Amino acid sequence: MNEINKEEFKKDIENYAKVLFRKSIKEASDQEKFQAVSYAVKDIVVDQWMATHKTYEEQDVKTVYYLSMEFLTGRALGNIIINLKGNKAIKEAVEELGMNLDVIEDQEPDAALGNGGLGRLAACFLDSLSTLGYPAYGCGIRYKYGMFKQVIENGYQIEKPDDWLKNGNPFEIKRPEYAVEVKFGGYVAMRKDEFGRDKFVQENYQSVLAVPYDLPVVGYNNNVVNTLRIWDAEAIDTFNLDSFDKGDYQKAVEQQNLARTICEVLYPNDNHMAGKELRLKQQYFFVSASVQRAVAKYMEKHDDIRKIYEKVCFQLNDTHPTVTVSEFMRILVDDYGLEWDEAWSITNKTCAYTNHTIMSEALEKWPLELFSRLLPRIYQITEEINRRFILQIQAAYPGDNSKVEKMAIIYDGQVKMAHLAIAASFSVNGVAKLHTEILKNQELKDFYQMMPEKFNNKTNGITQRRFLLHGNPLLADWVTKKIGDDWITNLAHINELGIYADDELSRKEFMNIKYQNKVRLAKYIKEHNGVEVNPRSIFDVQVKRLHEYKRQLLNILHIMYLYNELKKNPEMDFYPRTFIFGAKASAGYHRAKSIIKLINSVGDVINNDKDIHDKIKVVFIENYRVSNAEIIFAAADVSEQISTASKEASGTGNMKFMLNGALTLGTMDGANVEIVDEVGKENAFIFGLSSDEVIAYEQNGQYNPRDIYNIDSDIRAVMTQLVDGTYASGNLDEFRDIYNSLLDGNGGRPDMYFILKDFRSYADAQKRVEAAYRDEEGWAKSALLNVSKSGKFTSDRTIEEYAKEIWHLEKVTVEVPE
Ligand code: 26Q
Repeated sequence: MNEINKEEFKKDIENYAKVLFRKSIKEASDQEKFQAVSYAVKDIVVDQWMATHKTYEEQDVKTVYYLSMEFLTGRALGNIIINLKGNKAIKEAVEELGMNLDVIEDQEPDAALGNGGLGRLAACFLDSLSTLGYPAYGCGIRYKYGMFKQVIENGYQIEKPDDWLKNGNPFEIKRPEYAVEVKFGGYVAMRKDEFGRDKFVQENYQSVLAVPYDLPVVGYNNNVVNTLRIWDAEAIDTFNLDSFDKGDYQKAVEQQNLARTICEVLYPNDNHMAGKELRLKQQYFFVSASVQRAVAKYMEKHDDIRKIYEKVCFQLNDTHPTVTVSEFMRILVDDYGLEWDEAWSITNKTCAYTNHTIMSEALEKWPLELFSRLLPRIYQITEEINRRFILQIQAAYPGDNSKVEKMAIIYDGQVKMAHLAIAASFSVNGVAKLHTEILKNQELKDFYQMMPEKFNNKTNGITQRRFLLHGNPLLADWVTKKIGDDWITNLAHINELGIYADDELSRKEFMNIKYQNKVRLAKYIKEHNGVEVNPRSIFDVQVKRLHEYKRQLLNILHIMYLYNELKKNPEMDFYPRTFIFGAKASAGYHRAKSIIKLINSVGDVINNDKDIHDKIKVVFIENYRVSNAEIIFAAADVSEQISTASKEASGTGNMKFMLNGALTLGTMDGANVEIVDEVGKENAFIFGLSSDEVIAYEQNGQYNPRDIYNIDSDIRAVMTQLVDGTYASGNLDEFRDIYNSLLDGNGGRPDMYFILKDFRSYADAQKRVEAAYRDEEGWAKSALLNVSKSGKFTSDRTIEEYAKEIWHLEKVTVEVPE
C-alpha cells in the first residue's frame, strides 16, 4: 500500500472545498467539510479501484455477482478510512485543518438500502470479498428513498422518508456508458431472424433505461476495491422509440412514470412477502440489467458464451433475484440462439441460491396473472422450465403425484420462486447449521431427497472491521495491545485473548473499557431520548427488526413482571438494570407497532416511578440503524437473542454482541447454537423450547396457552395489566390485540410464538444473569471468553467457504502504480 501523504491530503481537502463550494475550509459547513474530506479520500480510492480492475482484466478472473435487493452498508467514510489504514494520517490532516473526524463522519447519512439481517449480511460479505481479494460485484438497486427514518411520537412509530441522496453521494460514480434497456409488458410474437429462423420477440412493451452507479468497496490494507453497482431507472429517450411507437404520447408518458416509480423506495418488509406489482418490477429491473451487463462484459473478452460459467457465478440472495434464472435463459436462447438443453446446463452451472428464512409468510409466490402480464417472455420460459422440471420429478417418483404438487414451480395459479431457484441452481445453502438441517429435514425435504448434492450450509458471519475496529476503538486498541493486530484480517487469532480471561488486571482493563462504552451510549441516550441511565447498571439489549417471532414481547412482559415484583417487595435484592430496545416495524405491521407502543408505555410508567429508585430503566432507541448499532453493541452486557426456536434462520446481531463482549441470553435457535458450541453453555444463558419441541407442538396442536395463564398468577397479573389501563390509561383497548393474540389467536394460533410457554424459563435465565453479574470477576471472565471465541463468526470465514466450495474463485493481489 502506498502511504498517504498528509500534506498532500490536506491540500486536496482544501481544493475540494474550493471547487465544490467556492469556500475555504473555515467557511465550509460541517456537511460541506464532510463532502470535501470524502472527495479527498475518494481520490485515493479511485487509484486502487482502477488498478484492481486492470488486474482483473489482465488475469481474466472468475467473478461472483452477488445479486441482492438489499445492501445495508451504513456510512462509508469512516469504514473506508479504516480499510485504507489511513486513520492516523487522515485524522491528523483533518485535525490540522481545524476539524474533528468524528463530527465529520457524523454528517454522513447511513446508506440504508436494506431492512435488516439479509441486507447487512450482503454488506459484510462485500467487505470480506474485497479484504480477501476475491473478484466480485454487488448488484442492487439505487433506491431514491432507503429504509424509512423512525421517529417516536407519543410512544408511536412514525415513518419519515429517508432522503439519503439529498446532499449527493460523494463516493458514487455514474456509468451511463453501461446503461441497458429493460422491457416490461406487451406480448411475445414469433418473428424471423436475419437467417429466416423463428425467434421470439417481445413487442408493444414499455421499457426503461437502467443506468448503473458504482460505489467502491475497499478491502483492508490490500489495494483491492470491488464494486457495488446499484441501478437507477431513467426514461428512455422518447425520440428513440421504435417507428411503430413514434408519436405515441400516451406511451411516452407511461414510460416516464415507470422510470420514476421503479427505484423510488425500498419495501420496508422484513421476513414478509409483499405481493405488490412494483416489487416484481424492481426485481426484474435490477436482475435484467445486471445479467445483461455481466454477459456483455464476458463477451467483450471471450467468444464462447457456452463457457460463461467458467468466469461468472450468480449468487441469489434469497429468492428476491430469482428471475435471474429465466432472464439468463432468455439471453442464452433468444439472443445467443442456444438450444434449450445446453442453455439449461449452463444456467445450472452459473446460479446458486441462499435461503434466509423458513417463515411461510416470507416465501415468495407470485400470481400467474401478474407475472405473465408484466414479464410475458420470462413467463413463457419459466413455464417451460416448470414443464421439464415436472417431468424430472415424475421420472424420479413415478406415479406419486403428491411430489409434483409439493415441488412444481408453477402450481395453484402461482409461481413459487424458491422452487425455481432450487431447480436452477447447483448450490442451495442455509445460513446456520440448525437452519440448514431444518431446510433439509422439514421445509425443503422433498427437494433435498431428490437433489441432496445441491444442499450445503454456510454459517453467517460479520465483519470485525466495522463492528470492532470502527465501532469499538477502545476495545480494538486493547486487543491489539494484547495480541497484535492480526485479528483484523484473521479473526481466528482472537482466541489468543483467551489467556487474559484468567488474568485479574486484564479483566479490570476489559471491564473498564466496557464501562467507558456504556458512558458513551448513556450520553447518546441522554441526547436522543432525554432519559438518564446509569452506566453502572446492567445494559440488557435487544436491537433488531420488530417481529413477533423475535419476541420483543417476551422481553417487555418480563420487565412488567419484574416491576410488579419490585413494587410488591421494594426491599428485595435487585441489581439495577437498563433494558434497551431498538427496532423498526414494517409500516403496515400493526401488531409490531403496538408492541413498540407497549415498550414505550411501560418505559414511561417505570422510568417515572420514584418508588423503584431507578432500579429499572426502559429505553427505546429511536431509528435503530447501522451507525448507532456500532455504539450500542460496544456498550452491551447482555445480548437478547430470544426468538422462538426454529424461526430465526441465523441472526447476525448475536455475533456482533459476542465480538464486543456481551453474554448471550438466548434460545437454541439459528447461530446461537453455534455460539454456545464455541463458548460453552456456562458462558451463556440458554432457555426455552428446543426447535424440535416447537416443531412438534406446531404439528400436534397440543399447546394451549390458557393452561399456563390459569395456573401462573404472575403471568396472569401481567396479562391483565395489558388491558386494565396500567400502561394505557387513556385507551383500555390499546393493547387488546396483543392480549388476544396470546390467549385467543386473532389471525393465527393462540400464542403462536410460545411466549407464555417460554416465560418461566426466560425469567429463570434472567435470574441467572443477575446472579452472574454480581460476580464481577466471573462476568468479566465470561465476557472476555466470548470475545476470544468469536473467531468463527467473521464473514471472512463465511466468504472463504463460499469462494472455495461454491464460487471457485481465485484470489488476486493488486499493485497500485506510484
Ligand atoms: C419479500 C417479498 C416482497 C417484499 C419483501 C420481501 C422480503 C424482504 C426482506 C423478505 C425477506 C426479507 C429479509 C429477510 C431477512 O433479513 N432474513 C434474515 O437474514 C439474515 C441473514 O441471513 C439471518 O441472519 C436472519 O435470521 C434472517 O431473518
